[in-house]
Amino acid sequence: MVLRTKWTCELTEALDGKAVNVAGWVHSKRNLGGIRFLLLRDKTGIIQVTAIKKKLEPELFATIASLSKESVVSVSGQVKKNNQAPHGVEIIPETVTVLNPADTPLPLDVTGKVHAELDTRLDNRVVDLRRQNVTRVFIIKDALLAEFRRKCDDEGFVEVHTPKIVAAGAEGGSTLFPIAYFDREAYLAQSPQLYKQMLMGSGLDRILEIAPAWRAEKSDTIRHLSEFISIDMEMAFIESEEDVMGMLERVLAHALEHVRTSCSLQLEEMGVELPEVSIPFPRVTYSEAVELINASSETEVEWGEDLSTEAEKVLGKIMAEKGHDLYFITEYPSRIKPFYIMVNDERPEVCRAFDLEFSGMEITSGGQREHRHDVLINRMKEQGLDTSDFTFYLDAFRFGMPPHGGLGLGIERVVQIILDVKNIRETVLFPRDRSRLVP
Ligand code: AMO
Repeated sequence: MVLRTKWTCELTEALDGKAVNVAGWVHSKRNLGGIRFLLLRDKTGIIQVTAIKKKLEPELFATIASLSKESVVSVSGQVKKNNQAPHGVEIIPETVTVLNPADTPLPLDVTGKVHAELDTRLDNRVVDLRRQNVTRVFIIKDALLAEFRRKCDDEGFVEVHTPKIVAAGAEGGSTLFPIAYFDREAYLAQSPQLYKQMLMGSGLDRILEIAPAWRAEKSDTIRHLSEFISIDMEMAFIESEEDVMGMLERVLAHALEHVRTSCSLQLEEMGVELPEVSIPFPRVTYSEAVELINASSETEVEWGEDLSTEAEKVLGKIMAEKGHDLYFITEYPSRIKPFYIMVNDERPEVCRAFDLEFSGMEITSGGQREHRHDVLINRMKEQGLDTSDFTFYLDAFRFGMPPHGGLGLGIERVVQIILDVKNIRETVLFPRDRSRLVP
């Protein structure tokens, strides 16, 4: 038997009297004695199956009556107009095939009527994902990523895959995950930083990578994951970091606009409104940011220190009041940015790094890189790094490395912000954090 001939969303009055097969999960059941209503849910929606005792074989009625919620079934029957049924049609069943009965009790209520804590939801993620507002997060994430990738393709970026088992990290030792690699110690990649820069010496010119990155984050926050998807871009022959920022704002604004229009139904059902994004995004220098934050007297930043989460939030509020959700912070102090960022030759206290902030949260770091071998080595030494750990990287700078720059963007943070989701874990199917290794 064909399990499904129609999706539930395809069942309309036009099919009145027609035979159909639908398949999905038993969303809910209602018992009116001689009549049983069963709501069957598939990917596209819900349809009412109406079983009238007097008109059905006793065995079929008994099967329907005994179904537990979330059992998987295929129902064949006739479509019937019914103004009282949701969407104006119902199915009068002829056969019901129980493909797999669900155990009881369920770990959480799929209809969403009963609140479930995030931990319960994540522990039972597959069942949790049956809730439409939960799956919508991933449909929107998919649309955002797909359009970002497509736009990068238009801009001449080549998608690459760099190694995820690596010998050295570029983002500080404290968040590296060591792994046993045969008889040596290796690490899970924190970012493709070293490899994407090395590829700028290859002639590929513009590369894009969308891949997992791992950070052994010690603290448990609502914006950090141990495993996240990093969008990495790198461009050769740039004049300055401004070229990278211009590219990012074009691609991101385009992808966000695509989500706003193509996912309007899902967004509406989630009660989320995406504002139109216009470019260019404002540029605020780090020094201006410090001044604005300190003038607010809500928190204080000393010039030269990194912006705390609190300081970022305060700046986010100030910028929102001026009508800006997305804005760059530029000209960071050289000493708080990694070795690979180019120091401003005229003003060595600041460097060519930028962050892109979205509603008071950093979503991207990037900048122009140091491509001069000797200067790069000095910068690594200044930061206390042992250059012999990075020979494979440094060698690429000895045989013709063009000026270049790039960025890393955490896609989960973008989804968290646009969907106004409290905890970043909700934007990952099976999140990883300090305490979570299964499911
Ligand atoms: P950075 O370490 O700032 O820069 O990371 C870039 C972006 O990645 C996201 N991100 C995270 N998202 C979730 N959980 C985490 N633990 C986490 N850590 C980072 C953020 C952040 O803005 N190599 C540089 C980028 C570059 O210069 O090209 C880098 O990795 O959105």
